[in-house]
Amino acid sequence: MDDAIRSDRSQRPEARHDPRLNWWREAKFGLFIHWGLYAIPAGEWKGEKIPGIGEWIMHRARIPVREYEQLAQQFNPVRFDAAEWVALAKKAGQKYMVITSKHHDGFCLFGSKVNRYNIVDATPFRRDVLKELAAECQRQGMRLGFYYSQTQDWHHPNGVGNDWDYDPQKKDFQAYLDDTVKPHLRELLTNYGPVALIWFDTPLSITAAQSRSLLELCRQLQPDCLVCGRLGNTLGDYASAGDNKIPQRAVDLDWETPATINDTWGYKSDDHNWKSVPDLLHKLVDIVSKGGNYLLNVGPTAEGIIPQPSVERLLAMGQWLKVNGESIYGTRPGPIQEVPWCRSTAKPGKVYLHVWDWPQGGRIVVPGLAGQVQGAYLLADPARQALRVSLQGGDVVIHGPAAAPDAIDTVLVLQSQDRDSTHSR
Ligand code: FHN
Repeated sequence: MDDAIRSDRSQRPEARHDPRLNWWREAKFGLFIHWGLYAIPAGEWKGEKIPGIGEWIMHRARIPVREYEQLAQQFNPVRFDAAEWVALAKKAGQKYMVITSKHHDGFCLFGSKVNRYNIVDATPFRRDVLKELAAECQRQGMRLGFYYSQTQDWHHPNGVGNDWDYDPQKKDFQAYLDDTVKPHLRELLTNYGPVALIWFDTPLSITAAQSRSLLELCRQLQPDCLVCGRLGNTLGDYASAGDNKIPQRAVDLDWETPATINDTWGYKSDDHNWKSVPDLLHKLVDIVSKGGNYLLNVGPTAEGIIPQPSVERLLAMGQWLKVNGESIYGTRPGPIQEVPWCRSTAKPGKVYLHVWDWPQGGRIVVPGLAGQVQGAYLLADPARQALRVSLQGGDVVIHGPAAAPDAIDTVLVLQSQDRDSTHSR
């Protein structure tokens, strides 16, 4: 197992060939949304900048429940527009969206009968944003999943994590699972149409029996709904890599890297450390070349706006995918691995060589594919003009244009008649 994927957050072995995951295996790229009350303080509490990720402000500043929950009265994201968010994900080339239905602060972004600490009952906004997103995802053909913090809940006396309001010795975690988590899951998997997946997080001390009971409940309510590896105890439908972690080499599992565009997940007004478009695209390609999915996060503001730097980056990624998507969606890891200047993905009969550092003169020496490449062209070339292919010992040489056609990642399609030679798993 690669260090990037902890074994307890890995995939349940029976899920590896489960066809319920087929859409997810094809999808490769998703949008993560961390949104909640923490977008109001946006990293600052009582005039003090609180270090760390924005959605952890309650914990980092040890804000008492009675104070933090007052934020709900100010939560009025009048500029929230479900249609816009879904359209953005579509333009970015993302095939699924995952939004925080309840993060560790315990606030629910959906109307709930379980407790009143939710967007419908506790805020002036009173709109169920998950309902609006679910309807819009249906309309625009986007899969929607819900993040749900099953172990940490700093608002609930029996949830894990808040030791400044509640005595950890007196907590009854099983009661919390029974009276809060399971009824919430019941609501999420009953009131919002088909749910693509439940993205559990930070399993911590949850036992195998408790994780299993959540898995079974999800299965019973929506058999097709996937469950992420952070359910804990190696029971997820797919493995979850650590935050922003990319394995060193291809991993023979269904796995996903959740990642930030800047440093925080939930909105933080002073986090301007935006990753560049080339960096984000290389991360996407790197992950896909190793068999994973990339779940890239945005943190909307308290008004309901996705920060413009995130929007610009997502749109630029979508532009690249519009031309090069064939080399990403539905692919598997290609045969050329662990070569620093390129990555490879594959489909039957085709290897997609992603060239990051274009050699001077355009002479691309592909290690070790002699005898397996019948032709080559640039994926971005609509005419599919054949490039000259020659041999150099056991390597194949592709004679491309002198200068890189795409400064970020030029994709060469290497055609092979042997459909199986391109399969690396
Ligand atoms: O503690 C959370 C964190 O706030 C964020 O939600 C990330 C996303 O993967 N998950 C946890 C830390 O791993």
